[in-house]
Amino acid sequence: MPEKSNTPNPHADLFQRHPENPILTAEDWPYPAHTVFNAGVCQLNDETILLVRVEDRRGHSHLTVARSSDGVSNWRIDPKPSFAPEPKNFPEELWGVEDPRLTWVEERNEWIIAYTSYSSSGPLVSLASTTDFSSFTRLGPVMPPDDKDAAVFPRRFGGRYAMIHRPVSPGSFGAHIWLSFSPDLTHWGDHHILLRARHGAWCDANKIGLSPPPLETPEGWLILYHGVRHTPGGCIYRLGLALLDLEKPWQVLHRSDEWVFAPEAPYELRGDVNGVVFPCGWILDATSGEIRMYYGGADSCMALATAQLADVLSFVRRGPAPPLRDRIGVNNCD
Ligand code: BMA
Repeated sequence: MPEKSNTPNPHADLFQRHPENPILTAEDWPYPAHTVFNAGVCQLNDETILLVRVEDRRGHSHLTVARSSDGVSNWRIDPKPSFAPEPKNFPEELWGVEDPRLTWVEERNEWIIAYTSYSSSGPLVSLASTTDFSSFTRLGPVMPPDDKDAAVFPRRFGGRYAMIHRPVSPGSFGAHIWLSFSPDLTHWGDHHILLRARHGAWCDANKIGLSPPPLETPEGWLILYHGVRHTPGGCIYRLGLALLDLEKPWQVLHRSDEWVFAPEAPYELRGDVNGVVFPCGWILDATSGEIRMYYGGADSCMALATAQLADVLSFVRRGPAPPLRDRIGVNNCD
């Protein structure tokens, strides 16, 4: 008989759910809303800002700002949509705007928002900017459909901006995480695969996507990504970790083999889409080393989980370094 190990499961308590979860639901909204979820997040002065995806009763989404001084309670929510689709001027937003990821770009002195525009040809990546979350400037669509799960890095590499995103190719080639570069945030190229979806039984087989924007740490860019497991009972969204080289973010230093967070609480297991945890933002408190991860639960509510950066780094460090790949990764399979 194999002996039972007394070693605690190292990822079981990496992220702790907040006892007040869910922290925001449609019932908190100042105007009629069907669901609120998948918010982009940032810390602005003394406030936590959530740019929340709000789905209306047509099934179309817009974004609304919620502010709180403790990041947990007493949210002050804009009385009307803060960033509503504008299909007249931006036809790619015909069926709504979804899943924003926020990046403070110091050299531009503004936040860059990468979001999904739901066009009549499918979802695609659009960018916008803001300094105050009251007014927004659109940079327009930057990737053709189908593409989503995008975030811009906060600084340039070799003079170029970098963006992570997830195009989907037709056929059965899998949906992988890609990295692209731009001189001006508008024109993007030098596309290549950063992280591949695995195959077969893996929890991150076939379809993966970036969750929050990359987080700069002394050891590298911390990546939290979702793996979509297709089962006869529906999809399960679980989260895995990777670490990228600080100066060469196209080099993956480590990737966890096991998920670190998965739907378990009732508000993650039951909702519009059962079995989904979907973070679009996290905040690192540089003093305490605490990460606050904000995530959508079951496409229906907003929830919060926290972790210590040191523990997360020590976990991802245990993951193997993926083999070096050719640029497009066409010949490599896990
Ligand atoms: C993904 C995105 C998310 C959503 C998730 C689960 O494709 O569209 O907005 O939370 O599916 O439904």
